[in-house]
Amino acid sequence: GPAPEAKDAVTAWLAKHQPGFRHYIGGAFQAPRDGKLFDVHNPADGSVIAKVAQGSAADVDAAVAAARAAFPAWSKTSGETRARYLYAIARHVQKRERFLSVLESIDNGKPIRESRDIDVPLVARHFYHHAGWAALLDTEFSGLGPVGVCGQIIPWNFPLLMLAWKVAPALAAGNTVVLKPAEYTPLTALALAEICDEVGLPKGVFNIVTGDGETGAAIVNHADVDKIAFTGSTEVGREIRKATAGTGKKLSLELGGKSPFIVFDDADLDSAVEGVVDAIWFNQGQVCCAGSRLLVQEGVAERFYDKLKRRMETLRVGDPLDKSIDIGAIVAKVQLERITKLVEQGRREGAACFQPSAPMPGKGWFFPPTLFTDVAPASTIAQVEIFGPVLAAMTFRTPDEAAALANNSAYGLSASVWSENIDRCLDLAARIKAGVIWINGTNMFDAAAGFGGYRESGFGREGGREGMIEYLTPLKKNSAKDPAKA
Ligand code: TXE
Repeated sequence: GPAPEAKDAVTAWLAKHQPGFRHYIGGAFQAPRDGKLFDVHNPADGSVIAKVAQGSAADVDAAVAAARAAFPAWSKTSGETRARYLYAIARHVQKRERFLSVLESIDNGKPIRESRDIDVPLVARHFYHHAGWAALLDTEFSGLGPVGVCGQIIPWNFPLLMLAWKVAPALAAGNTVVLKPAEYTPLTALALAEICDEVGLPKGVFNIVTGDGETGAAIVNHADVDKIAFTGSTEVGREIRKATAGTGKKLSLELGGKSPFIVFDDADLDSAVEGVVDAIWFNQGQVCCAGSRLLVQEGVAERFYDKLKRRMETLRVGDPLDKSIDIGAIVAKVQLERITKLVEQGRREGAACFQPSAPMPGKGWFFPPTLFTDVAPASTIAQVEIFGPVLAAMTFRTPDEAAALANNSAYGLSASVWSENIDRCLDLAARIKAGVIWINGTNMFDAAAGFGGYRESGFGREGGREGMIEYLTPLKKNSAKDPAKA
């Protein structure tokens, strides 16, 4: 098997924390105040791998109080000092990269190749990058200061990476944090809490309360939280926006997507096929910016679909810890059921469905790579975020049609444009309403580039200078004259 020592280390770590993982509050692991726990599963076989604290309102109160108490001192430490902590976290993540990758793959179901080569290295990169911002804070953001206590609610598709996207800028700017990982995947966040402990991060600067949507709502509604950062479904994002309206809480939302992947007839079709594989089968398609709508220019559509189907026959679905597989497990049974239902609906709506012939693993939550062609632009599978390994393909004739189809979505997170003619790519890119546009590429992330959406994909950016701004607010110069603080 792959990385046997890391696997053993993960097994031992999980055992050490039973009968139940605790919250991380005020620099200490604390049992849930009402004693409630929930089960965390391994999606590859459905087994329970851990019991984890279910956060109550009382737990959230304690975490917010700890974050509040830590704020004055932390916000006054020099940027250089905060940079040193972020560097230390980054180094410890690198030191433990095998452990963290295996843990992430067992918890989430993603292929070990991805957690090892993408998720965990990007986590380290994100902390390194934001150490740089911490050190530069006074010169680059003069007149701005930290917001206060930040409530951060993250999803299960990139558990540790989404944590890094939120925690690194928050701490760099001098805020303190109460973070809630997703209920399906809380384990790598708890491992990161141990890292924060090891590097001596001051108590209360970073707190974790584990739990479900109710726990998340308790953070959102807490009167002493100054900012909410959320990544997840558009539905919950809408509730959070309503709940924070009129409270003065700062808010950023990174929500769903239905991003177009556009192939012109002069594209390098073989590269574009590899692009599609990455766009929709990376992380089982559970990616907010997945290229889930394929738009192909009519003249090459049949050729492109043929190439794509041949490539799909080579994709291996299986054990996430097997280094040779391409597609792992779906994070949770409900998500698998949701994907299954939407695919059935696509068939009913009359689109042609292709799935490769390879058998699926006998146990666990798996779904085959799926391609729908002849998809009607207004149909469910062309409009709804499936959040699984399912691609909906349509054709276009002219760049105008491509732009219209690309923008025919409630979302506006990302887009990918493929042509050997750069002018064609740039002309179309300018006409697409999306926060991130890749040309002859897809799913490329960098800590220095702001990531985020338009429309129902939310607002606010994560990464780079724009991402730092989300965690800063104008400094109070004279409180008596500042009506906002009076
Ligand atoms: O998301 P939720 P779910 C989309 C994707 C997926 C669908 C459902 O389409 O199929 O959402 O996934 C917390 N107040 N995305 O149900 O519920 C929850 O505990 C505060 C896209 O898992 O939005 C978790 O920590 N918090 C997406 C987080 O919100 C609440 C990633 C996300 O869960 C809450 C995930 C509430 N009322 C799903 N209710 C992306 N953009 O990447 C739940 N939560």
